[in-house]
Amino acid sequence: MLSYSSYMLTALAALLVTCHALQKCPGNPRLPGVPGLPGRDGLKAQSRLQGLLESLDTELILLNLKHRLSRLEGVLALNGKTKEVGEKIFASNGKEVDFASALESCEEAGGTLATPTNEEENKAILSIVKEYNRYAYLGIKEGETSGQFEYINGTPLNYTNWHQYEPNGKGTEKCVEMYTDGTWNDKRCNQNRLIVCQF
Ligand code: MMA
Ligand code: CA
Repeated sequence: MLSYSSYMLTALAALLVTCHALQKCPGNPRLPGVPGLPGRDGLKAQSRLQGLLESLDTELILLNLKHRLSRLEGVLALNGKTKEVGEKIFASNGKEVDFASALESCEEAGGTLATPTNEEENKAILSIVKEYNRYAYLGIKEGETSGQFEYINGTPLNYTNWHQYEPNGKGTEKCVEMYTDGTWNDKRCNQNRLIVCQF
């Protein structure tokens, strides 16, 4: 019985691999009965087998996705298109637009504006700023209180890298740009600045 199910498992695994490779899997594959085990035992064996096949199916899908993702990451990392720091990935399309449009572009792509929360992340964003030699808007805005800057999700800053004498806008410069030395300046939001997103 055991050798029969393992044979069946192997055969069906091969079938699943094939149907995944061809992307032609049936929505709900029906298993053949288990001969020699009629009635309740047969049904039990069949549902256990079904369970095994479903977890195998999930594993195969995950394996395939991981493979595709690592290939995509390879493509993007080539020529320094992306900068990875911990869980974050920073990227730019080289375009320069105002703050609202930059944020919109990042969100449309499934991310948000690059927001440095430590020196390492600041350096990664700086490397993109240097690559294009253009100042970039950061995902930081002035809050209700003038001179009080916060992340665009409204939480307080836990890391800053202000340029000497910045921020100095006193409510008139509600956005923040990164200079080509990595320091920050509060700036009006209507300038054209490099789009750098984080994902
Ligand atoms: C500009 C503007 C400000 C910045 C100062 C620094 C004159 O204003 O970019 O945001 O603080 O330069 O000199
Ligand atoms: Ca300023």
